Amino acid sequence: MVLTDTVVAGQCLVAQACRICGDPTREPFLDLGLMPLANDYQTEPGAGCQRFPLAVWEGGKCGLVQLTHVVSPEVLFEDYAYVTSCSLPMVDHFAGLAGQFAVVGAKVVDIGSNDGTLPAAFAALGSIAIAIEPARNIECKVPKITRFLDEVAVSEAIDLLRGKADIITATNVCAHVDDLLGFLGHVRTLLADDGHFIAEWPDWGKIAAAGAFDQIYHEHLSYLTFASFAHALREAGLQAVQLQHIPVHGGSLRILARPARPNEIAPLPTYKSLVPGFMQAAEATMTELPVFLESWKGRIAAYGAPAKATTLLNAVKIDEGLLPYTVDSTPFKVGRYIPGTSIPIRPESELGNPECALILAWNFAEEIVRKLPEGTRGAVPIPFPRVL
Ligand code: JHZ
Repeated sequence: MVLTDTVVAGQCLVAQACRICGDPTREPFLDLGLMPLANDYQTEPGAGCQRFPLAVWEGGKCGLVQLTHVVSPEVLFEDYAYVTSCSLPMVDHFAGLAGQFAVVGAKVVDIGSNDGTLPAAFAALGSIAIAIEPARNIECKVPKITRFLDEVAVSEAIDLLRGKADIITATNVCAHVDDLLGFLGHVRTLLADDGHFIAEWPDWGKIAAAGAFDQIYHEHLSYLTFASFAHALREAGLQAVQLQHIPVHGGSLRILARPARPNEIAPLPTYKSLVPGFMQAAEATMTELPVFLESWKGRIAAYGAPAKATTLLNAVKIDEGLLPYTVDSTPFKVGRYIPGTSIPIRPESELGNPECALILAWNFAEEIVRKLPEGTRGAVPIPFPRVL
């Protein structure tokens, strides 16, 4: 493992209170120590990358599970490695979302658009769609305001659309935002009074059930349930009107919300801690993964270089001795190394014929297994390491 990495002062803040209900911070229930940033793919094997504390605690009042430390969003998101359209199942997923909600002529703002796959799907169905996205290095398929969501972005979006938005989407964004109430306040300002807000995020309920500790990384500041998110919406003057369980990212929630009406106060769902079940499942995987990989040593490679592989492999201390290489469909990641490891990332066409492929992007196991050559068995690390 790489031991030379450094913690960078001034780029990381310690959380003082719950970002939703203001409850003071508590002791973390899981502390993974100093970890590399999940998308910090290096060009040299074992190259020193910055490391930051990574630990999670659970708020008492609203039940929000969250990180103890907040890395500067500029460091995390202005130069970004993940590209939505490199995962074809996500392209289909966003086409489905647009198909469900697009209206011809509707004004749509997508926040945290990445390469604009989702707003482009709305535009293809006749909506007028724009993006608000801070990454400078990723080309966007629709007109884009290159900023984090703030007052300036709101007013630029209103200018561009010549009015407020009928639909605002934020998929895999709310968990990434430190000032979540401020963010939802901007959503409320940008949204027309009869408009709708659609948000998706990986469901803490599903993460906990699977013991998916690999979903814990610096970009994911919050591990949201419907209960904690409903609490945040209410604080921002928004009201949930529909909840859907969707399969992406190992199980996500999609919420449809609208501006709250005068004097409307939504009842808050109750929350029961999921931490004990999460810890039991996560610890079982942490113990079993090295044993599983030892049993396949010399006969196994990996498939995918998702952000969550950084946590998985660094927390369990798996390096190229046990996983000699992985493959990935993202051109930017190819030729680099999984952060904090010396595991190289090759193009998908260079998987070769290992006897077994450990699918690090286990959320796409079904699709990836179909691509494996004959004679290569697929395996997943989560939930619990096993051959499929
Ligand atoms: P994937 C992303 O995390 C990014 P990641 C982000 N941090 C977030 O919040 C979560 O989603 C929710 C590759 N691949 O989607 C592409 C293949 O090689 O699991 C990706 O590098 N072949 C914003 O990075 C990776 O796997 C394939 O056939 O953990 C998948 O990354 C497919 C389908 C994917 O998310």
